[in-house]
This record gives sequence, structure tokens and C-alpha cells, in this order.
Amino acid sequence: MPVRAYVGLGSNQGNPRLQIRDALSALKQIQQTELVGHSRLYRSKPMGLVDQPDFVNAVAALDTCLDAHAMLLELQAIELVQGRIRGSLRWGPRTLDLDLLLYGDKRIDTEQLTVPHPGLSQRSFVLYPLYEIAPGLRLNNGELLADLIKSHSSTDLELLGSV
Ligand code: A4P
Ligand code: MG
Repeated sequence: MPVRAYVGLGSNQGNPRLQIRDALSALKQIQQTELVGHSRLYRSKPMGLVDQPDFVNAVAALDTCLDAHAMLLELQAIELVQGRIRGSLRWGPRTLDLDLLLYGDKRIDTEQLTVPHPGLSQRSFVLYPLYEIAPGLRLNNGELLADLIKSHSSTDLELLGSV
């Protein structure tokens, strides 16, 4: 049985809207995986290092027969193809960042992978696009996404529209 996974997409370099569009096309090509939906695009101020361009973010839903670590490798391969250079700067600018937000209701904590993604419940640029495509979602701690979102303002998010 496939597992429903959610992937966060972010870009603030090299035409971010185009980067997200290309990344969605690449997600469609992942083996044993179907892209079942994605949110619209949202713009936000950079979290962390502030002296860098605004980010464009979106969230995609995938049904996959790959295990979570194999999925992470697929995501990292797409980042590489789209020119991501892993610098020493944490939270620095990037052409494309793909985060595995959720993998079914699994909790994973290995050296390579933490799922749910640790930033998920703090970041409005993740929560709002996720809510757009999965309004009934309940996290594996029992919390409803619809409730979580109430404590996060969307004023720092600008809806850019469809991809
Ligand atoms: N890793 C562990 N768990 C995961 C997971 N669930 N998904 C490991 C993806 N990767 C995961 O990631 C570093 C390592 O995390 C990987 O080798 C993988 O094994 P990275 O992509 O190389 O580094 P990073 O993205 O710079 O660091 P980090 O801490 O993952 O940053 P985030 O959380 O991705 O945040 N502001 C706005 N407005 N919008 C953004 O999208 N993004 C970031 C980056 C900062 N500020 C932002 C945004
Ligand atoms: Mg990342």
C-alpha cells in the first residue's frame, strides 16, 4: 500500500517560481510514486538569515511505495539537478530546498532524517500551503492541522497564486 507523504518546496534564488514549477515536474517522475496534489505558491520573508531574498514556498502531496530514506535520496537528487549547492550556511539562500514534512503517520529519527520535519509546526510558510491541500490532516501527536494553524498568523505570507 502506498504511503501519503508531504513535501515542502522552497526557493529564493534563480527565478524561484520557475524552480518550484520545475521541481513539481521532477516530483512527478519519481519512481513508484504519484504526485497527487500541490498547493499554490506563497511568498514570505526569509526565516533565519534575514539578509537574503524572499522565499517562494509550496507543499506537494505524494503517494509513494518508496521508504522514507529512499524518498529523501530522490528529493536530494532533484535539489542537485536544480543547482543546489549545499553551503556551510545553514538557512542560507538556495535555488531549491525539498523537505520531507510527513511520511504517513510515521515518526522517524535517524542521522539523515527527522520526520515529521522539526520545523513543520512552527512555520506558517509550511502550515498554510499544507492546510490548503490537506485541511482535515491530523498530525501523529494527535493535533489537528486546523487547530495548529489558528495559532499562526498568515500576515507574513503573500499568496502568489497558482504555479
Ligand atoms: N534532514 C533531516 N530530516 C529531513 C527531512 N525531514 N527532510 C537532513 C529533508 N532533509 C532532512 O538539509 C540538511 C540535512 O537535513 C540533510 O542532509 C538531510 O539528511 P539541507 O537541505 O542540506 O540543509 P538546510 O535546508 O539548509 O537546513 P535545514 O535545517 O533543513 O533548513 P530548513 O529547515 O530546510 O530551512 N524561510 C522561508 N521564508 N522559507 C523557507 O523555505 N527555508 C529555510 C531552510 C530557511 N528559511 C526559510 C525557508
Ligand atoms: Mg532542507
